[in-house]
Amino acid sequence: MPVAGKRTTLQEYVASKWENKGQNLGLGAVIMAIADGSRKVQEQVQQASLADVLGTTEETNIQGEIVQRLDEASSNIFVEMLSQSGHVAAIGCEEIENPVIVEGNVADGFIVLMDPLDGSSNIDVAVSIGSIFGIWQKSPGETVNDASLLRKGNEQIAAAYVVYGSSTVLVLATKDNVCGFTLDVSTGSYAVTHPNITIPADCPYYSTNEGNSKVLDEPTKKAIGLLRDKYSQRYVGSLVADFHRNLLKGGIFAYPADINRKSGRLRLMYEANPLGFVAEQAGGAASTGYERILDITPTELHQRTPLILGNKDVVESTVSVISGS
Ligand code: P6P
Repeated sequence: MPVAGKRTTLQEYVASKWENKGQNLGLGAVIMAIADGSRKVQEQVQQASLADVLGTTEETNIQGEIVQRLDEASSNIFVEMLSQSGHVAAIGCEEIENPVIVEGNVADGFIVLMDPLDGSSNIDVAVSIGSIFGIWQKSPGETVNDASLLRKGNEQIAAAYVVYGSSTVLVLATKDNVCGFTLDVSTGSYAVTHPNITIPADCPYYSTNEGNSKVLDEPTKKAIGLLRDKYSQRYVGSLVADFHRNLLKGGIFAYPADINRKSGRLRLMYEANPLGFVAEQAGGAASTGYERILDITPTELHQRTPLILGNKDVVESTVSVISGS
């Protein structure tokens, strides 16, 4: 049990939430695997140029993007930690074209979809980046295959992200709580620092790439203009960093469809679904501009989506202008 005056650790939080009640024993192990992997990634991110881990692999991934060396390293770290947890049946990853089906019959298997390192363009310039995870549970007796990973976002049982910034913060969302943990690098342990996160009713910020304004359709251009008139712009160019600030301070993130990207830029399964789950559990909302993100029936592991994410009232008003509803 936590000691009075001492911060609750992630391990204690997980134990008090699940293990002591015999529920979702495996889910705790999955969360701890994510935490253990994030510590290894954080060490490399912090070392960066000193550890000669920057730059590109000169390969392109399924997204057609140049793979940063830290992208590949992070993907390998999380695949290893999740596979070794003993409770993950399959992994979908932005950096890996096909699903990783974990060997052996993982009884209460969880399915994890992840962006192991989001914000790659910021790695070499020491700007915050992050890791994103959506967690689904396979059906009892289900033999997982590629199709097992194409689950609606509203079937997630948990989601998490890690932001590697001025501090390293892991945010975990479950059906009844959103909780933030900060990494104590001296001990390697995460401790509760943001219990019971709810997105503030006030919305001071909007986050969008204003450089795209010239390629928006008229309704979307009008919607972004209304945000510009009312709020201050904050845009890091790392989805996790922009979302984390808006989650704690209030705000809306918008990467809408445009004439060059009719399906949007961001990925449904391992960016929009997990962060949409976090947002909704914190009282916020996530939409494509036309429909709720978590209601989308996926057709491809790496499919993209427009994303309007954050303060519920502002998302809804923005969506009504974009969709004309
Ligand atoms: P743009 C980073 O590459 C990323 O996938 C997200 O983290 C971020 O929100 C977005 O792309 C930035 O895209 O077109 O503004 O550079």
